[in-house]
Amino acid sequence: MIIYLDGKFVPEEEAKISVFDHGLLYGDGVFEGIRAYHGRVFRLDAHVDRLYDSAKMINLTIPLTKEEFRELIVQTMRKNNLKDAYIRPVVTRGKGDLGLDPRKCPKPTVFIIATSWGAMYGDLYEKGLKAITVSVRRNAAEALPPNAKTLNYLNNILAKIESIYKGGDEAIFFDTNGYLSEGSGDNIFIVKNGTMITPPTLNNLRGITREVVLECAKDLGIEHQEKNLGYFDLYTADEVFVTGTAAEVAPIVDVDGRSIGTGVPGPITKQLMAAFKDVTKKE
Ligand code: PXG
Repeated sequence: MIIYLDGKFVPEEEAKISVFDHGLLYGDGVFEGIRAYHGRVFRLDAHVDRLYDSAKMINLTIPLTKEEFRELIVQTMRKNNLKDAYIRPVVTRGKGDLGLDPRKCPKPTVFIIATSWGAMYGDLYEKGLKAITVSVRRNAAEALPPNAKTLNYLNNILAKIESIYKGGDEAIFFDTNGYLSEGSGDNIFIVKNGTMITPPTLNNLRGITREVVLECAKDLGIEHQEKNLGYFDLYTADEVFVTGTAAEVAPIVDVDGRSIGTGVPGPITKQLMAAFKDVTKKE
């Protein structure tokens, strides 16, 4: 595997960063998760834009233009001869000292990993996932905005640990106000009486797959809304699904032991799974 690291393409064994890197010491950095389908990087502009917005949020200047960054991502794909892949660009504050002060980190660390990748949930796309609503709350927008995709993913990992411990395939977050937020690594949608509803993005990541699904719903003439949702809405939904670069569109058929709808992936979910797949083929 060939990795891009700070201006060079190197074999994985040589792709090493300092133990003084603040990305490692403090989770001080940003990242993206991108897919490529059929030899084309999916929604590259949107991912690079979000990477730069996340960096802006933490006052980190990426030492490359967006155009250069996009080109490096494509080159990393080429160096590894990849057609269907998962790509992970990471920018950290860089090497500093043991203090927090980012002024001690003169040069950000930039690396890009690209690796082959298939379906994340295997046969669960047919059967549907079991989800657990977790007791840990999504980071408050006024503490660490969930809109920024930072290396500080412990909030998400705590949710994942809780859902694994409780026997779920995915964790569902609520925020500190009791509003539905998102999954540990995906956005959430419900369907009720034919209308698809997803929470507004103050308390979750502005998912690129979420955006694609909203476009698909529009094209298919599926009624859709963005509004705050609570536990009741989730448990009594006709359909629930999550969306993400890794998860794609994945049906949820059980939440905390409540069977969703008829307990199998619903018709609107299936329609959107197919529509999403189509978009990844065409773009
Ligand atoms: N919410 C969160 C918290 C995420 O991390 C999404 C939503 C979906 O966004 P996109 O733009 O991908 O549609 C993500 C996606 C994983 C994993 O292993 C997922 C993500 C990052 C790292 C790992 O599931 N991000």
